[in-house]
Amino acid sequence: MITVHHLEYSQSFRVLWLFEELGVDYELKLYERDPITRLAPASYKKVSPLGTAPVISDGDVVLAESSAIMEYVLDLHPSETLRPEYGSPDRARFLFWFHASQGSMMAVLLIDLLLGMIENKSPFFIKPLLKPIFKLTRASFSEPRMKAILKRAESDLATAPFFGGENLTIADIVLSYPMESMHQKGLFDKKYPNCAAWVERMHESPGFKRAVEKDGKSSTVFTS
Ligand SMILES: N[C@@H](CCC(=O)N[C@@H](CS)C(=O)NCC(=O)O)C(=O)O
Repeated sequence: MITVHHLEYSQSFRVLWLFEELGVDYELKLYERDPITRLAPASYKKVSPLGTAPVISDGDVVLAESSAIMEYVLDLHPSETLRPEYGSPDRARFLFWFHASQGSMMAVLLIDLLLGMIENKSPFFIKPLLKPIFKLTRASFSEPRMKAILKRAESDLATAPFFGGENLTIADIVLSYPMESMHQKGLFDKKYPNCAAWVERMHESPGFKRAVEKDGKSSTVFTS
């Protein structure tokens, strides 16, 4: 049986959701973040080859990286509809969003997070120097990229209810983390009502609700 090593308030919530959506047996091990550093605890780093969440173990196989885990798990359940099959009309759209999540959205969010961390941690006399530089970096790099991807998300969600088209897929599950983060940052405002509605729809999905129950936390994303 596969063991899901779930770190609280982290991207591994998505793997929990995947298993709840599939309705197959799995073992769940919960880990709390270090109270001071808010990083994964030593016990998690022992299991995870990169020291990051999520990670699963399946006999001798220990696998990290959210998207790799999702593909691996679905390979074991080929009859599932959570990934449109080759040649289906939704396939290209699904592939775009499944990879845009980790390849573009998470990358831009991470840059933003990093700039915020540097700003917060720098000595008070450096902050006035950094502020305008980081503002310019955000305005010229991260903000236009976020806006471009949200614009595309908004128009795609106007044509079908899910990122992968007509059905819930692992593209929706993997996107839940960056979409929820952007929503919490207030980036959807009034310009992206389809994106905001998608987040609400995901919260209402029975698999998501079951995963929230197992997780037992107030948020599915890292907020502190
Ligand atoms: N691309 C990786 C990112 C993994 C990642 O950065 N996870 C964060 C949690 S959201 C983590 O492990 N943070 C704790 C730490 O670095 O100690 C994936 O999708 O699996």
